[in-house]
Amino acid sequence: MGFKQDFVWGAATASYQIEGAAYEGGKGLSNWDVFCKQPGNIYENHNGDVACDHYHHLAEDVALMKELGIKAYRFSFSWPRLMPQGTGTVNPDGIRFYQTLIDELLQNGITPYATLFHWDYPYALQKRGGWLNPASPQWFAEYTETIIGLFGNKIKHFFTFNEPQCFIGLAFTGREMAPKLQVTRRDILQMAHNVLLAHGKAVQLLRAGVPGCKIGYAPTGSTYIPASNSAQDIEAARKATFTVDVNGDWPMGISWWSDPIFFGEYPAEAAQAFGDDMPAIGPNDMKIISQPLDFYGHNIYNSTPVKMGENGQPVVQAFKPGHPRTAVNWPITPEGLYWAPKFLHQRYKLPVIITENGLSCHDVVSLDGKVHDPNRIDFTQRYLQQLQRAAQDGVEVDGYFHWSLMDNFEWAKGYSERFGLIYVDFETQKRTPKDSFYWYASIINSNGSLL
Ligand code: GBH
Repeated sequence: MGFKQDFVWGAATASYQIEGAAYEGGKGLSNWDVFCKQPGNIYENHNGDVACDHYHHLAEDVALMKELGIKAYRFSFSWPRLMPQGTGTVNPDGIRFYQTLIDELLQNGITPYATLFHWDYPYALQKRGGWLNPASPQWFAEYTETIIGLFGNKIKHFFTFNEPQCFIGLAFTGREMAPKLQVTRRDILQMAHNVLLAHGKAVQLLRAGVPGCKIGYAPTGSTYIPASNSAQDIEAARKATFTVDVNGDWPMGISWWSDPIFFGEYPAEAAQAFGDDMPAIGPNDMKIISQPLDFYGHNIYNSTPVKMGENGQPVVQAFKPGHPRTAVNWPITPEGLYWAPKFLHQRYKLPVIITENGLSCHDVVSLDGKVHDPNRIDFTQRYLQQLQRAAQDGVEVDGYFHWSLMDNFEWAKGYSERFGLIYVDFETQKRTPKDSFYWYASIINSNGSLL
């Protein structure tokens, strides 16, 4: 018994990371366009102006997806490409671009899984205060309605947000993400509340506007694995996964975001500890935020081992010297793809979709013209085996999206990290499927039985 028959094998990308055409086709400015132009923000001052030039290589890229054999493609809409000012006017060239993409996907038998927002925020709205503006949930609602009106007849699977942990949690604690501002805890809590409201409103609109559609969101958040198989260590890992670290990196955690969405309330102890910094919560807010979803999405790359301490609190365990790491130095922890889905499924009681998982390798085109990436194959095999083990243990796992379909603009790390199954030469835009591409194709084709 492995993955279910209709398991969704996919690959993922995001608009700013692949599209390019940043100043073409009527697109408005995004916060990332602006952020990349400020020296020092991005590795060697790279930017997403051209990226993979997917805007002009769309048919070729979908043909590669078809060759890969993915059943589903997770991509994101660029809000400023569709609505250059964030609200109001809709850009005809943007509409055409996504219409063509969606049609190509459907013609090739690939189901579109659309993320409404993967970080490229309209700069026009950022200037108006962005997520701190009380109107920001309504702006997002208008954007969602626009998407429903344009594409709701063809897309049936949606994610609202990608990783609020990053576009709020990292971005507003002064770390690596646009607009990289350091604001007060009070402001972060207010922005988080507005993002959650925006999410809830979008879900309400999608339910009404796209009958029968399936909706989730794609958070990340630190996940933990037990250092041994003892019941105590397993409990420690679960506890660490869902504890709100009020004096630490709580915006990077899971529960502050997911508990309101799935339980309709903020984690009580933490809310109390935040005291006067808590935002005002309107009478209907929690109801709006906690609209039922169809699956629990999670982007997972690595996890942290913990043991249960004497005092009943989880204690983080250091990795042994020489513990395997990816090119970007993240530890390789395949068991995370067993424990995280298990814990998430137990807590939130929904089928789990791995909305992102993958790694960067410092790939090269070899003399034989191929890209040999045994590390990516090994990593993915190990992680998928663990996901399969979770499925065998009764965790409802609906799908897996590899990050990423192709090498792309890796945010603050520019083009220095390659996460793709397809190698992209950023000078010539030549695409070369890596060895892992053919390996993943065989795994998909066997529905995981070759793992
Ligand atoms: C995702 O975010 C994004 O959705 C995607 O756009 C991006 O390209 C992709 O991942 C690859 O980066 O401190 O060493 O333990 C990733 C979120 C949060 C994952 C921080 C790694 C910590 C690594 N990341 N996390 S470490």
